Amino acid sequence: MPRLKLPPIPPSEITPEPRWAARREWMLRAGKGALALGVGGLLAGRASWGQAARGVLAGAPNPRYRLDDALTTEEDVTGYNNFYEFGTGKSDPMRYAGRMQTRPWTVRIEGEVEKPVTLDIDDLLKLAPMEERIYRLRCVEAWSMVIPWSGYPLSALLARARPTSKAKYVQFISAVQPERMPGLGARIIDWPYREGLRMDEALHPLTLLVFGLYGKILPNQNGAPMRVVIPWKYGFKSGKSIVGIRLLENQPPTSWSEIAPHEYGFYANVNPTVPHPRWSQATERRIGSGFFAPRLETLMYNGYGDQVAGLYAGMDLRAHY
Ligand SMILES: Nc1nc2c(c(=O)[nH]1)N[C@H]1C(S)=C(S)[C@@H](COP(=O)(O)O)O[C@H]1N2
Ligand SMILES: [Mo]
Repeated sequence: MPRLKLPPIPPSEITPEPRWAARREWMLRAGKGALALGVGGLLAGRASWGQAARGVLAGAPNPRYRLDDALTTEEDVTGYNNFYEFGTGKSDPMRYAGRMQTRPWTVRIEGEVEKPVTLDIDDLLKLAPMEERIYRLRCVEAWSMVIPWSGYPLSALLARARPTSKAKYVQFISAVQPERMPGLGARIIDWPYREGLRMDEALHPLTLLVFGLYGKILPNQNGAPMRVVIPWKYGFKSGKSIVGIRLLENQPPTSWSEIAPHEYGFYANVNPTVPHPRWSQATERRIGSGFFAPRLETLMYNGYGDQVAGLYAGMDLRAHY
């Protein structure tokens, strides 16, 4: 199951020693994870919790993005995933994503930009200062996690590509590696997995381009080597393993709204008052909280309303689900 293959990562991006203070704080917040502090620490650089060892990814904890919620354990964050390219089961990504080739890796930025560019992952890692942010991730399936991500705002990358005045939307294209992704055969999705945002959403400071989690480089099952995370939207908006970013004048098609347009809209803002046609979105199960733990009330915009509600002023959120 674990593939003990460290992606080649430039020495400049690897901190030789984990930042113990920051890690310790996470572990303490993680509740039961705190018990693993000693073991996890001693085993740093080797496989722990049944996961492949991963290089440390430097990033300064951003005090603006902290939560009182306990962190979801690293084991759950990397072992319970949706990544349909590897299958529809929650443990399929952990089992099979190790096959994905994440180096060399380039990301093409094109469309309504002054100068289309292809950037190498090693350059993308250095494009802006790496931050650590703790975000809630709320899946449309009504479960959630609390994850310490490493990345920087997507706006830093978009600025680099100099969008034209016609750029009103951003589309994200995920990787397709036919020999390495056993889920592609299922054809549930018209591959590649595609997602999108309105330009103001893409430029919002909360929208993060992510390269790591728990202070280490992203595991493949979480979208290595680069993904987006949009914390006020259902998890499916946060495309993994991105190879292309297109700036567009018109709203792009997106994978889930193509499959079931009445169930999954383009906006997909977390909204406890608008149920999915087949289930309520009012509450959620926090992964790892235990079988008898009460469900949590889902927060409007996943708790980020103060920061993002203005983006949707005057919009009918029932029509634009
Ligand atoms: N390429 C791709 N990206 C994807 C998905 C996918 O199947 N393929 N699943 C989405 C869904 S439904 C969720 S909830 C999140 C899960 O992210 P995580 O596994 O890192 O928690 O990834 C999203 N990004
Ligand atoms: Mo999801």
